[in-house]
Amino acid sequence: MPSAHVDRFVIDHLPGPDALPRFVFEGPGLQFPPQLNVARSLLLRHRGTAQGARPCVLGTAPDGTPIAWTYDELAGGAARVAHVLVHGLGLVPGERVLLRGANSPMLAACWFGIVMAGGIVVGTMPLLRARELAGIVDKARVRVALCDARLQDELRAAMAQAPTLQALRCFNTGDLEAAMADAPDAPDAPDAFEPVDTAADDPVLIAFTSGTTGQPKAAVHLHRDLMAAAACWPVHVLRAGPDHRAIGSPPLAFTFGLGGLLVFPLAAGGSTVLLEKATPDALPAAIAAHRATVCYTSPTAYRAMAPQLAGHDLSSLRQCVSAGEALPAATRTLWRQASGIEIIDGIGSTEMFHIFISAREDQARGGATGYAVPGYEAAVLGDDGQPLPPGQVGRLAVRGPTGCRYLDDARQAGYVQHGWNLTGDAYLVDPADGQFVYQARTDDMIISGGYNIAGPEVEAALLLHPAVAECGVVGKPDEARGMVVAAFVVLKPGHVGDAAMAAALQDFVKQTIAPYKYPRELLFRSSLPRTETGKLQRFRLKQEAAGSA
Ligand code: 3UK
Repeated sequence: MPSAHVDRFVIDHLPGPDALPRFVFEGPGLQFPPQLNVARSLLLRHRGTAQGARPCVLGTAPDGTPIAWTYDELAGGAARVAHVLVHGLGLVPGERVLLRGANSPMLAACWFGIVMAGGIVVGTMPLLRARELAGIVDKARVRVALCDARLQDELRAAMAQAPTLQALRCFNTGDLEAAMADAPDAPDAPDAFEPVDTAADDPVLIAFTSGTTGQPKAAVHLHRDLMAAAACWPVHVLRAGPDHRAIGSPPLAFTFGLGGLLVFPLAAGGSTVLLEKATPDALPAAIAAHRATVCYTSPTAYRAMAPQLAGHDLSSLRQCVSAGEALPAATRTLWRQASGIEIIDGIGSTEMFHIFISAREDQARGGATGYAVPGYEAAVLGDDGQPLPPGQVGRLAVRGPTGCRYLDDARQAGYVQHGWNLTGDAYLVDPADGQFVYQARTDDMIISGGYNIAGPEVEAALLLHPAVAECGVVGKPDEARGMVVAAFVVLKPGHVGDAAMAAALQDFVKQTIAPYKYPRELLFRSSLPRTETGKLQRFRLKQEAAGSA
């Protein structure tokens, strides 16, 4: 299949065939033509049709005016961005374009503009600082950036440290809109850019892992990967259709957000609400205002939102998706009681692009993630790489139409072994119903006095106590036991973190799960360290526990 990439930097730095996982294309929607451009598949093929006139992206402009673009309007905006990139900045197919901004319709237009121009999108989280941005620019060898005007300072600072980055256009009251308005009429009409005829297996994006430890890894995904992901989980688990209107918190730079809030709603012919601010106190009002039907956010955000639903009309909301971290059974119950909706949990990863184990509402069960999504296979492997019988804890392995391809990184051999993608998670298969049950990140398993203890199970128990708002459980080095279980607890307002409360919580855990798992150490905090994607930063808690001798 002829690649359209003129700049071959990414293609030339992909892992060799032996280092790749085994890709499996079995099932409906998983056969692809040789040439494929996701901007055409998701957007441009609708131009001038009834679908082209349907609502596509909604949001609010920086000055507060509501935005509601149709498919054709988003395609027009993207075409103008593509014009600026190609005719203004000299972008060639295969070049990387760094994209920086909070979620907004304009961010989506930029995303599609880069893709139409044959570029490779390098999404970055809004909170990243100059140092981290410079690392990304360097790794992905980025020359061109599109940035929200309000976030440009850190990127300009990064330019000083990363000399490959030379061209910057700012949007949302910046110079990009002006350049778009001037987009030259020739050789194409300004809003009719012909997307570059990329190969289905040309790279389309580089997603940097949130990197809780060490250098972030750069996961590459192809045009085909996005369409393949759209043919699996959204079709079989979510069952998305044209009435689907997505909303939620994950940034488009995080593949959880890119899939859930952009690629999947458009692949279903539905619409999406892209909010700059989607915190738990802002989301319920936004769901009501935009009549969203499906919400994507993290377990912690569902827990924080549950008591804030009163007074909001959530009658449009039909589905809620949780990912990023394990969903504790207590949070599932709390949300069902508050909203009437059974959460769809799903484990995905940056490397796999999106969710590969999940359960529909009618299969959902507290404490379990679900079944392999149709299109994917999953197994729990022992240390010898062989599948373990149900009930035994081992390493989660998956394969399907998407998989891990790090850009120039020896850690490829850690994620991909024997053709499987190893996510770094410890799982077991429930012998009773065959569901995959999350235990912990493999390197977070706590081994105490010869017992294996999974922190998230202790967290799930603590969260059942009415005084607990949030908690994190890690191992603390201990001379006698190797490690002991240490819990960091945030209490709900009105509760006091004293010795009596600590004893009460320890007792509560002993009553709820096997007593040897109770936290011998219990520390009260006013908040817990989290990443921008909502994940608990366990390594920080571990450091803190280790220091609190
Ligand atoms: C953990 C979960 C238990 C797990 C992601 C959906 O989180 C995403 O990608 P990341 O690369 O992290 C991957 C790791 O996060 N995890 C994610 N979801 C769950 N653990 N239950 C879950 N439901 O350790 C996994 O290996 O940041 C999630 C879609 C796209 C994504 N990128």
